[in-house]
Amino acid sequence: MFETLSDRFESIFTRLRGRGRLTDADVDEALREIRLALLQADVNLLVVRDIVARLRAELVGSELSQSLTPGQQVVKAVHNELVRVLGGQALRVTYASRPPTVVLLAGLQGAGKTTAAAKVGRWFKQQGRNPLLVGADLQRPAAVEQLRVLGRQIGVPVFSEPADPVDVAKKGLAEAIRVGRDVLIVDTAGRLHIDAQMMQQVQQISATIEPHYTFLVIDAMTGQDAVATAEAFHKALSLDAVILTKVDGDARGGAALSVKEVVGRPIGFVSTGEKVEDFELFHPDRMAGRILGMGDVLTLIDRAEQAIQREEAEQAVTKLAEGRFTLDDFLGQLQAVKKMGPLSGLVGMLPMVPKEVRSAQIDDSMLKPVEAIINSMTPGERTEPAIINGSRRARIAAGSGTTVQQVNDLLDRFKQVQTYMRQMPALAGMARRAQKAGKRATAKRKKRH
Ligand SMILES: Nc1nc2c(ncn2[C@@H]2O[C@H](COP(=O)(O)OP(=O)(O)O)[C@@H](O)[C@H]2O)c(=O)[nH]1
Ligand SMILES: [Mg+2]
Repeated sequence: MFETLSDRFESIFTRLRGRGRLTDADVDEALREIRLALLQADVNLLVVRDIVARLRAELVGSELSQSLTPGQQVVKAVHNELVRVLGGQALRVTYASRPPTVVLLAGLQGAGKTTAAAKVGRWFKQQGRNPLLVGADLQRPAAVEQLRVLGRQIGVPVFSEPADPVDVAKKGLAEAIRVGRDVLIVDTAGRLHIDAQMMQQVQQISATIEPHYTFLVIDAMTGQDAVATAEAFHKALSLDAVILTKVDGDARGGAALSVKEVVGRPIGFVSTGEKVEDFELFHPDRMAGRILGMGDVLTLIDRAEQAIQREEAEQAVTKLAEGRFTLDDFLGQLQAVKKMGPLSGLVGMLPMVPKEVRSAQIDDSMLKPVEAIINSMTPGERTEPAIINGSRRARIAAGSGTTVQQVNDLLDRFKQVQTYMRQMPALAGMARRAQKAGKRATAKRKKRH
């Protein structure tokens, strides 16, 4: 997702990078290009206007910070704007004091509701909860069977019976209480288009089970239509968040960047593929970093935990946030990543991997030059890349069987990331929180053993 926008931003920022200072004309030109890039990504026109106006207010005529280059100043401003339009913070799910916490899913037919019901169920299960799925889509007989199959895959029971959907939802709630399941997830029927009968049915279900969370499932590939759908559903149901599906098939990201501003409700989760594990809580700051090609280190760390030691991962992210991340650490991460299996998807999250590699079909062999380059450096060079002058570069290239250009690219990227990380106090805060949460989890794990 967001490949279109990432590419455009990358070329805009590359042009700014060399400048010593930014004139108002430079800013104007960059803003014009940013505007075009956003429009090309199918972002809502009003949202584009708002983003550009805010960037202009921040960048034109302002005293630029001494510590940032003009290019970095623009990247930082754009990053902040993206985080804002993507919703600011990740959804924080709180649980009902009297279980079950009731979650209602709504959306058009084919948006991915039934799949999302199972994915949400799996997510709650990973949070240590015991969900119950309810199949209240009784329009097609196959819908309940689809949910049952998914339920078996994720090890979550499914309740349904051939009756009126409102009754099924109500009985599902009673069943959850009876058997002590603490999260209830209700899948409902959708139509191809908004229609009064469908809305009425889902409103009745909502009035009957009084959900704590109402999530609308929308298909990212339908762009601004998805946003219009969300507006209509929000009027009828009062949504809490959106689940954006099929982002794997959406290169533009227009719906993602518009929905919060237009509808006033954030994206809670994104679905990134057909498999039940292709699903994650949506983190605006991480996504903004990904769009800007800065990588998504925190998501990577989240996933890496499963493959490498938690402590190791935490140390890396803390060092990264504090600007103490060295090429040695990077090499360690790279080797850990290789242990994690299929690389595509993961590699896009690594800040230092060149764009050509990120967008291509990935296999291990593509990371080899990077690994070889770092391996050919002395320990001193790895901790203090600034000492790597021309002759050292030539030696490293020869030693690793790469070109000086490849060595330069890697060092440039590394430097950019380090600078960027130092300028992101929010990231440092996140890293500290991640570390604290990790310590708690580790302590808990130790207690269990
Ligand atoms: N590629 C991709 N396919 C998805 C995703 N989510 C759902 N699908 C597919 O979209 C189709 C419709 O999904 P379904 O859950 O039945 O939609 P519903 O009608 O809203 O319940 C199915 O073929 C799913 O496998 C996703 O994130 N990525
Ligand atoms: Mg369905």
